[in-house]
Amino acid sequence: KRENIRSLTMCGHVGFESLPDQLVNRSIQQGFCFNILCVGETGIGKSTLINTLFNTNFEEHEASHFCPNVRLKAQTYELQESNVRLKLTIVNTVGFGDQINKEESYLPIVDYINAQFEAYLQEELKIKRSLFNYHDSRIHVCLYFIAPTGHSLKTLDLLTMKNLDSKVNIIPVIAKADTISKSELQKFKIKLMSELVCNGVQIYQFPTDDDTIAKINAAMNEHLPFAVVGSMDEVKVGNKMVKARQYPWGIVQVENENHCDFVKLREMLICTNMEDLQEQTHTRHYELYRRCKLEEMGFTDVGPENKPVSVQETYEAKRHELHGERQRKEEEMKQMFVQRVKEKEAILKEAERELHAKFEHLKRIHQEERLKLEERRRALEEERIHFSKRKSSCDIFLNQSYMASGSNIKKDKDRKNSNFM
Ligand SMILES: Nc1nc2c(ncn2[C@@H]2O[C@H](COP(=O)(O)OP(=O)(O)O)[C@@H](O)[C@H]2O)c(=O)[nH]1
Ligand SMILES: [Mg+2]
Repeated sequence: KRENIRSLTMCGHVGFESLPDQLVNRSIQQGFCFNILCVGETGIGKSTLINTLFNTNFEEHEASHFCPNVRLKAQTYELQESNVRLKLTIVNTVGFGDQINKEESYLPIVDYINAQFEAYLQEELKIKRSLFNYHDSRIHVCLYFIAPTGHSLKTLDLLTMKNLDSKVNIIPVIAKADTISKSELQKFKIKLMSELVCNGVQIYQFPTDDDTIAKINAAMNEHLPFAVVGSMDEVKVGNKMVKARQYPWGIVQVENENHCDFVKLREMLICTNMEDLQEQTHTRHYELYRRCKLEEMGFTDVGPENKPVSVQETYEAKRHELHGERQRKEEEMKQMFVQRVKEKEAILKEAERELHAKFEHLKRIHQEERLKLEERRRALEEERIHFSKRKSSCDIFLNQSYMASGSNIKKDKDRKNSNFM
């Protein structure tokens, strides 16, 4: 399968050229793979922040507020800094927060993350696996964009983060932090952190076990959630062009640490902890997915009485179980078939009986009709005979009377003739 990867050039320094320091074990030639998921409402500043982070225009169309549901859109880019190549995948939530009912908005995100784990697991389970040049699409970090309301987290934020925290490293950020005052921002950060703790949402903590970065990471953990500002506009400040947002009352400089935490985020995400994010993804989140998935499939490390179970044994047991189940199903099917045949037979018999009864009925009617006709025929015949008899006696009578009247006429004629002579 050919991948759709766009090569882009960055406009300035980003910091991933330090990656070989972080990822000493991997080949530089191979390039590094990093996958970021941006979760946040439409228009909260996701695309702008990603563009600013990587100093690139990832040419993206502005999303509308009228999507019927949440959809995830992924695009992979190839970036290069010095001689280090980075295969970067940006996954964006399209339509997040735009529906009236947001109860299930987190589901497509969970599904997407799981699908990437599943793809990796399938590769891992292949006989001829090639994890070395496999394009790992597992999400290494989720930037969760919180609206700069100064109030609290929304139900949607809590619900989503709660459902994602065992699957992905979440770094919450306060978006458009230039729209909240300095004192309000401090209170807001404290409020957000306490709400996350109260609701048991586990966000990603920069690791403090490696001495070289423990101090900076510990300090950065104190700044969470980072308050960020994004902008690709360049404004002249002093004699330097800097990324900034210009307002009638002043200028917000994206990379000025007095103005926002953008630099902290970029340092932590791209320069200091990219490797840890990848490692946590593999050892914690993927491991959990893999374990649940294999258990679901019936695999187990120990059987009853804590005895170790080999894959072979699990396979045999599963095969046996499936065989039994198949036999049971076959028997069930057979029974059902016999039952159906019986039912059909009964229906056919009933139909035959009805047909027979109908035939008998018709036969009887026909018989009766025939008898009636016979009767009528006989009556007519009698009538005819009677009539014939009467006719012949009538004829005889007529003949006799005709003959009698004939001899009288002759006598009269003879008498008249004798008178003339
Ligand atoms: N005030 C302020 N506006 C921002 C910031 N980042 C982005 N915007 C503006 O917010 C609007 C939406 O930004 P966009 O990045 O497209 O949001 P997306 O829908 O989350 O990707 C645009 O007009 C941006 O210029 C920020 O940090 N502060
Ligand atoms: Mg966008």
